[in-house]
Amino acid sequence: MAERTTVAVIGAGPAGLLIGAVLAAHAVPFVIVEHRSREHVLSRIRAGVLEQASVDVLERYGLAERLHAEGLVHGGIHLQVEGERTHVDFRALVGRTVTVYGQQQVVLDLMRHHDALGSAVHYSAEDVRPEGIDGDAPVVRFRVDGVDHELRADFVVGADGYHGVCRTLVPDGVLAPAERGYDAAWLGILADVAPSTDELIYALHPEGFAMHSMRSPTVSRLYLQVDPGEDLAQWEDDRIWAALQERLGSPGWTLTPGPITEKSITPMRSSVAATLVYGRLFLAGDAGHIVPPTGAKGLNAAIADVALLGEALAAQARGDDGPLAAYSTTALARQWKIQSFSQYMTELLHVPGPDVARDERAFDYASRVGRLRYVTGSRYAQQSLAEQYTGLAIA
Ligand code: FAS
Ligand code: PHB
Repeated sequence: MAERTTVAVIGAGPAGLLIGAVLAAHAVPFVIVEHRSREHVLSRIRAGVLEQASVDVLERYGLAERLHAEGLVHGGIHLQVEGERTHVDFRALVGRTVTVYGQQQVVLDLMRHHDALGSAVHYSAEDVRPEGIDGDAPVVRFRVDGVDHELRADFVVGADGYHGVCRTLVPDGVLAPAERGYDAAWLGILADVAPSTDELIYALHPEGFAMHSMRSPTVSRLYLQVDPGEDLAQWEDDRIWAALQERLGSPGWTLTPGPITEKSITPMRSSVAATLVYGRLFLAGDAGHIVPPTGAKGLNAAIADVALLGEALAAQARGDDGPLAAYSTTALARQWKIQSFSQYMTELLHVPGPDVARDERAFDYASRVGRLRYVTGSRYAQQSLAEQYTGLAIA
């Protein structure tokens, strides 16, 4: 089946679905092609915190009604070092907040938005192959329900994540990602129990990092630092709760456990492509860059890319090529600030990993305790953290 559109979007995660909403707002024709089912996309448990800038983007495109009704507005976070808890008051420091609203809810709102618009979103597409992106007439080939599709477009947006097909279309010497690993991973759980805290707790403890987040007044989201390659089967529920209680413990405070409904281990990695554009292909979100989750930036960076790229494609449709020509440079400049903050938060709050020599581990841990105690004791350091955590301006 031959089709024609202006923008072919590969991937129906938050980046792909949101750029569709931006293009729809400007009446720019688009088609979204996703290789997993709608149900699978919606089932993925990912990010939980939206920056003020992300809330503003969703509001701008009419996507924030349920977010405002159900999202939890947080005026700060708690930083904890060896049991000593300090509240970092975002409102007092920078006059901004964040909103706890799970990525799954953002995706659900976006899917419902496209349902209402009657958008062309193909789920469960097989053998998705963008071709001719280095020419001026790209085509995306795919198969749905046994029917072969040939989608011709002016532009292709690669919103298919870090393991998607679009990154592979950019020659290695051009994509040239700057990358690094981290000597830690996160064991994350969802639990059907009311959070034991009002706002997120990020804790450094000799046994490792732990974080108490949430999804709603009745669902808690918590994380533990584990070694890379840790076997999830070694972590039965009681062991998880005991480790969380030990690492998050603070005088006069206890963690209330509950039924764990989901558990997974997420490795940590940073990667930034040297460019987000190659011919008629534009990368957005995880397709262009990934960060460790410590700074709560992955989803927010995807939203920021899309806010820039969607408006740039709309400007191009009106005859103004300027914003599209500037997209990669503008998005990457902001992304490196995000990378730096995510690396800072990761090194601030995690104990040294298993590969660090024993004598260096003791020094590195004590140094991290010293740095965290400086932050919890300095309004200036907290103001810088608050400015970055609540989100830098998008452009
Ligand atoms: P996504 O990966 O979300 O979406 C890409 C979409 O493209 C997917 O639906 C995929 O099925 C589809 N796709 C892939 N290949 C394709 C192909 N060949 N053809 C068609 N479609 C294709 N961020 C945080 O801020 N906080 C967190 O706590 C956090 N936790 C995370 C936990 C995990 C396990 C992972 C993997 C990521 C986590 N992130 C977190 C980061 C995450 O939220 C991403 O930043 C966010 O999903 C980025 O959105 P997209 O760029 O849309 O990519
Ligand atoms: C989450 O709620 O999933 C979450 C919150 C903050 C982070 C990472 C994950 O830094």
